[in-house]
Amino acid sequence: MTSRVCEVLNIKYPIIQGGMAWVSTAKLAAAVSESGGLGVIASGGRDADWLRSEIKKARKVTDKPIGVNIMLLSSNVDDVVKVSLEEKVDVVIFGAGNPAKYVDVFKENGTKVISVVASEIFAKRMESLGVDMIVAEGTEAGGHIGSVSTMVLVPAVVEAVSIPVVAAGGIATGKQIAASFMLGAEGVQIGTRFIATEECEVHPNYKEKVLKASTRDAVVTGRITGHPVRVLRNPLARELIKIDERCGTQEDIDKIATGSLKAAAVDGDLKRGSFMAGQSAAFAKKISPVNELLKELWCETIESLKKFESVDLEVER
Ligand code: TUI
Repeated sequence: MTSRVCEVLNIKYPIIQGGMAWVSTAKLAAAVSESGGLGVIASGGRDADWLRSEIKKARKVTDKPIGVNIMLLSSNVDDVVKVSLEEKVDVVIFGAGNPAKYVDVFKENGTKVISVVASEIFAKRMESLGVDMIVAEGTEAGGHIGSVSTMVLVPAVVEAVSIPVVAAGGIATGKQIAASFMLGAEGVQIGTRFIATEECEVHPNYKEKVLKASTRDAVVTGRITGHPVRVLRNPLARELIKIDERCGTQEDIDKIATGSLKAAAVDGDLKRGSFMAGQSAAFAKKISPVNELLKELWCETIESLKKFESVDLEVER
């Protein structure tokens, strides 16, 4: 089975590994690319030198395409853009904002440009800027999120644009990948499930929390800021929810949340860490090697799609 996503990105499986700040390093990204998906290094929260060295690291492990996720809320976006251009990464994926001023320079550089959207209106704007594809990310996702569910957002975006659409948010199994195709997506972006892999370099406590999570454990915090963030329940999440409930301030949030993503990913700080994850954490049941995970996901996708071959699909007229 081929899709425009595989053709445009030059990959085997139409599966993009989500760029997760402090989680998606060269080791994870290179393993995903080497195994046939698109591996993505996340630049969020990192400086330009770190990014350059991670891109070089990934290039040593694999000659397959590598992507960089550029978080547009970051203060050092221009530096991250510069490094991504100089290192000629194959793909850039923009999230959390409008990448308008960067699209042309990457296209001229021969880099494929993907924009993450949380609405069909924004998707149309991105298409008119000339991006190569859209990631439609539903509210089930981890980290910074929009408000529309994947089930509704994906078909709305598919209807709105003619470039390929990649479904994201809450996806961690082959059945869900198959369902995404039914909604008109031509690929998927999976983040959280890749935390529970051998190649993911986060603290073991982070992986453990993902493995233990059930569907209601990935809760939304920071609603008052206008930039809500989905994280796994812990003492920090409870404090943040209380701030939302009493309509506190950004300052209240900053006091307890600054540096909390690093605290989770690097130190495994169970109390003060921000363990960003999507609702799909509930489907991560074991730590897998990346190549086995991708094979399993794709086998389950094909099995799910094949089920329909045995159904009598004639419509009575
Ligand atoms: O970017 C993400 N997810 C993230 S970024 C991140 S790092 C972070 N650290 C601390 C606090 C907050 C974030 C963790 N997770 N996903 C991509 C995404 N983009 N989701 C939603 C959007 C989005 C939303 C609105 C994209 C564009 C947009 O509209 C922009 C506009 O101008 O209307």
